[in-house]
Amino acid sequence: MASIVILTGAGISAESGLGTFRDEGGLWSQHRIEDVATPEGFARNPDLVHRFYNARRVQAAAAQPNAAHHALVRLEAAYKGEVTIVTQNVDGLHAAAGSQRVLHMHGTLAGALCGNCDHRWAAPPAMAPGHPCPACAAPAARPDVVWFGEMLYHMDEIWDLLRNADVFAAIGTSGQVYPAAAFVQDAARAGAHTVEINLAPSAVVSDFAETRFGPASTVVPQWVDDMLRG
Ligand code: BV8
Repeated sequence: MASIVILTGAGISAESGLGTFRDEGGLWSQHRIEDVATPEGFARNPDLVHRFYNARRVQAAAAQPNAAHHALVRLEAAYKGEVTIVTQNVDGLHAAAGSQRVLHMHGTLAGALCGNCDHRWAAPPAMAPGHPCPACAAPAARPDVVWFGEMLYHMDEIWDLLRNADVFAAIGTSGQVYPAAAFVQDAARAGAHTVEINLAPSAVVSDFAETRFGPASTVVPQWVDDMLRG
């Protein structure tokens, strides 16, 4: 059975009003990565990190999926083979649009994690330093997202998907964060056709066999139409 693996990044959610990281005025221009997306940064200033994620959690909860998210739902429903989304995004918009097979390799804003006992639960809209874990009561609650230097989620399943993919598409990612940026090489080595769909060429554009440039809400529906036309 044919299979499509789709890696998405912040660019697919840009037209839903959610900021990207590395574009002009993006999230990383407002905060240093080291201060808000590393365990060391959280240990140093948990209040800053909770406020950074609280703001994004509220913003993501109010955002709506756009035509690109909806097109991927259509592809999953109508494609003759298996379609899996591997997303770097933590905004939850793929699930909100109705995608069923979504792997959140960097975690989700909707999740909370206990730094003491690894218990996971649905995050409240806002968390603050010392927020107690509902399981062990330790004041160690944090956002259930993967920070730099931390292990990714679902990697065994992802490597397996890449080894068996017939098509690998990367949508809205700058190709600067690993291991996600190297997925195209793994898929190509396994014989997959690779396509980059982005507003501008990513750092790994030369690894792709095909490129389609433009805003995701325009280009992704067109790509899905082509994939379904077979
Ligand atoms: C790990 C947290 C190991 C959640 C994030 C040197 C070389 C290689 C690797 C490394 C290195 N030094 C360190 C590393 C490893 C490091 C890394 O890759 N660093 C980089 C910076 C060099 N990686 C890690 O640490 C990873 N962990 O390796 O662990 C390990 C092994 C064993 C045991 C323990 C540990 C962890 C990486 C995850 C970090 N967490 N986020 C959150 O806050 O969101 S990463 C962060 O960047 C986000 O998750 C985001 O998703 C991700 C990638 O960014 P993009 O999604 O690509 O967004 P960006 O803004 O960059 O680009 C947007 C794109 O969209 C642009 O191309 C733009 O053109 C396009 N666009 C804009 N508008 C539109 C559009 N496209 C279409 N339509 C539009 N309208």
